[in-house]
Amino acid sequence: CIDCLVSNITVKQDFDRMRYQGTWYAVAKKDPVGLFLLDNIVTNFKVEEDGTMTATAIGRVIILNNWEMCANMFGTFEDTEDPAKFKMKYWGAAAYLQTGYDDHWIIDTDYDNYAIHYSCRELDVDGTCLDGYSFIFSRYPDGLRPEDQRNVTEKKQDICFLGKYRRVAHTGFCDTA
Ligand code: FEN
Repeated sequence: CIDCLVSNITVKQDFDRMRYQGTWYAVAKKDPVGLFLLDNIVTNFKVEEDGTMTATAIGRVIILNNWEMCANMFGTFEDTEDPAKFKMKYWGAAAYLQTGYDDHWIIDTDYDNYAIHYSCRELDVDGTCLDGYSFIFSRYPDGLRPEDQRNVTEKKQDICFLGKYRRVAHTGFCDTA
């Protein structure tokens, strides 16, 4: 996508939600404007008996008075015409956590090692993304395999977020929730 138009961004062909199930560790993220998860972000995707995709996510947040917490978040996914594009309703286990309704696109994945997620929250007048977020997920908490890094970098560029990512630390802070 050389023009950065959100409508020109391509997603994973024939996305298979069954193979996407299980644990994914966030290894990098591009933040949206406003409240979000800080680090130690681990997510678990599941396909329910009726075929609906759901997910949980945990991550460190700092609430008022600089209090460190692990936020437990839940998401349910609504299908669209594209099998790799979903609408995600999300909410937190605690009332102080923000709820929302975001796009949730799977840009690319090999199901066994890496996944690139994209969500544009706000389109600019020119059709580019004004506010969005993205996660690079790995099946391993230590990061991506070297052989996947080139492809992931390419995809970051395709979604026009190259250079906007931060590494997501995994310190064990949210491991016993
Ligand atoms: C995703 C995939 C798996 C399921 C879900 C995902 C998205 C999670 C989101 C989390 C948002 C967190 C917020 C935190 C918050 C894509 C990983 C669900 C979108 C909004 C604070 C911080 C400080 C405070 C109050 C609240 O509300 N944090 O005082």
